[in-house]
Amino acid sequence: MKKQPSDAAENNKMADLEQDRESGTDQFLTTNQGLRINDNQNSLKAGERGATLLEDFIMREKITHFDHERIPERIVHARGSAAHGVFQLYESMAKVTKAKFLNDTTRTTPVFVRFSTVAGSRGSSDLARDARGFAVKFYTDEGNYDLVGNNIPVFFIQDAMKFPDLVHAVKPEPNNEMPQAASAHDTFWDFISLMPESAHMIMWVMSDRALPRSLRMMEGFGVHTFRFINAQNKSTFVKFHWKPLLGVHSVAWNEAQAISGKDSDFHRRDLWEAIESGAFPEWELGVQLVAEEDEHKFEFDLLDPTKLIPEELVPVQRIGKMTLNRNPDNFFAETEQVAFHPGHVVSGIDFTNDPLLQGRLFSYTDTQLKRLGSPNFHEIPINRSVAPVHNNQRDAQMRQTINTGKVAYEPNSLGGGCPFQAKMEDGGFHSHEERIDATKVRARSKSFHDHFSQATLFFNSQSAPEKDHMISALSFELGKVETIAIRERMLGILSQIDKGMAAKVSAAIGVAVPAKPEEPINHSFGADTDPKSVQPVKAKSSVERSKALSMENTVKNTIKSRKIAALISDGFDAKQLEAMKKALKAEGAQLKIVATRLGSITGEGGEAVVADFSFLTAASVLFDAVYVPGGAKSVEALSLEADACQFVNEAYKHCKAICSTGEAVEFLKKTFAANSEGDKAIIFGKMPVEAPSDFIRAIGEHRNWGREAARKSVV
Ligand code: HDE
Repeated sequence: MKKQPSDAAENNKMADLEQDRESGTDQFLTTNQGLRINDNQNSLKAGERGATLLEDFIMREKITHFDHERIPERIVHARGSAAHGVFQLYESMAKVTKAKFLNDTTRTTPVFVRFSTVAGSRGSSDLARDARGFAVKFYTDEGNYDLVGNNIPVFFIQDAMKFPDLVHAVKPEPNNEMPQAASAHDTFWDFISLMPESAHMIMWVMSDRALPRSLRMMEGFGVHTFRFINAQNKSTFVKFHWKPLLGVHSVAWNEAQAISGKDSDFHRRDLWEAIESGAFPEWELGVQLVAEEDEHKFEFDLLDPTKLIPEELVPVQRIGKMTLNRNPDNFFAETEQVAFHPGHVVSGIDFTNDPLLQGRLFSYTDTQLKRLGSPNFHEIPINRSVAPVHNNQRDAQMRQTINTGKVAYEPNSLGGGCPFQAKMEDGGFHSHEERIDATKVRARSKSFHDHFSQATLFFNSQSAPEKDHMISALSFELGKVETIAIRERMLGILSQIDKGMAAKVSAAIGVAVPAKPEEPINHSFGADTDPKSVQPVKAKSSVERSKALSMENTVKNTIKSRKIAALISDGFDAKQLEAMKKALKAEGAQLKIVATRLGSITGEGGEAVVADFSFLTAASVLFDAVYVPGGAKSVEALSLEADACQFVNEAYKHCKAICSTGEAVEFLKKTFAANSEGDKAIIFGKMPVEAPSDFIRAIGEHRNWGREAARKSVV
């Protein structure tokens, strides 16, 4: 284990999880039965040139194991990256929950977190336009608690019954298996255009939230409303949030597409490298609490997973911090085999009747059985609870535990009654006693029929560049749809969210907004239901704009862990480069050298610097900002290098901070960065005093998105 948390109790817990580790160093090669292998190069043959013998149990064991190396990938969320960490509570939540890890601020709870895209296969690009999974396993002393959320606070559908349809629609089309990890195709938009309940989620996935700059710069959400239960068994509704301390930041769509080509592991690498370098990603856990008696005071239904609670109505209380501080040792054993389940709860946390959540409570065990192949998946090291497990479940494939004795039933007297049921005060889980007096129906509550008001709220809450990005995203996606009737139906949906947005998309895709946009609509009802009775309604949102929904208002005062490219060639000004490197390092950022070739590059005064990348192995889309130091010879060489000019032009296009010092101003003048008037993120600096601080401020802003509107008149 590399970086172990200091707390002693926690070390013990972690040690429990580590018990099956095997390093393979300083050891003899053996078979799986422990027999030392003498020749791992040749199979057993009847003579040097003879046939291979069936007797070769060593080769057969090796090849059989290899043949079975792949397990089915997750049907959704197949592409994932994960890390270990710890959760530390700020203040006791005992008033609302009896969950011990949320009561005791002296405890540190180990966690394992897996981030994922949803639609693509395991080998697909990290930068697909998609929602991201944000699944956290808390190894608490009372059992595992999984908070299996997304980076978007709402979902496409309201009822679990529709999930297979949604996933079939978004996955590559079944006749030709295209496109991979992309929603820009007919079947997805066909389904969406007939499911107006997806309108709110569509606004989120068409926004830049679906293109995170880093997994470390995403929010996380539990999506459903859950319940906290306190020691008096009183229930309080709760929505969970993860707030990244680095802020919420995204890349541009054109940039995402380029990153997919340059480094399809971009997010995975970013997470891995940040943790290896000690820049541990951090999130605060937030909760929105709603008293049981306030359940019906909102204009939306708390059980409807296509709705969020605006932070203006119920503020997010930050109750603790999660820090990811250790990379997995083995991708398969940990990231691939981890099994999350919204039903893995501890006493103090309970479910609501959200019909999407209810379906999930079934699906996750079922999927683990298929994927991991046995009901003993809880015995895989990454899935093991640190709380002791005692029950009468026995046997099944791949059982690890060797249960002793002859008692495997309850009640028993032969085993002294053990293991016995736990009283509530001893942490025994007691389902929330909710009064239900109902008719058994297949139906959607009328309180779920407002599909557009929060979609409008989200759109209205965005800054002008964010709105432009959404319009471009919709124009791209619907532009890829071949069936004109689907494009039209979608314009009908969009016009019910915002007429101006629909008009712009309509102009871009060359299809008119339908005259009766409300028809045909809602397909989320049974065959015997009168369609008129279930048409969408538009509630009046009590909040018109919500600050928390726009990334414009996020954290913008840190450049910690950001990557900046310095473009150089022989003859660069080493003093300027060094000063910039120092200034950026002091802020926690890294300056990487991108040069005309790899190897050692010589400065004006004979100083040697080793290039991290050449223009062949790097691209500006892999960096947050670009710096070009002076040095006449270096600047001249860069000016003649088309790749260097493209590097800066792309950074310009993607609204990044660009800085030159000394003679490098001449180089920048040959690029789009020459259009620097009024652009605070383009810095022609004098070194060493002014340039770094202006540059650092500009990088902290993440992007100067306003440049796009200005650029349209120039480029
Ligand atoms: Fe999932 N989901 N889901 N989901 N989900 C899975 O379980 C499912 C939903 C989410 O990193 C599967 O182990 C149904 C909402 C994450 O391992 C599967 C429904 C949210 C992950 C499954 C939903 C999620 C999954 C596939 C509708 C956000 C990845 C592999 C009723 C709150 C966890 C697996 C990881 C994975 C089913 C809807 C989040 C098939 C039936 C809403 C983050 O069981």
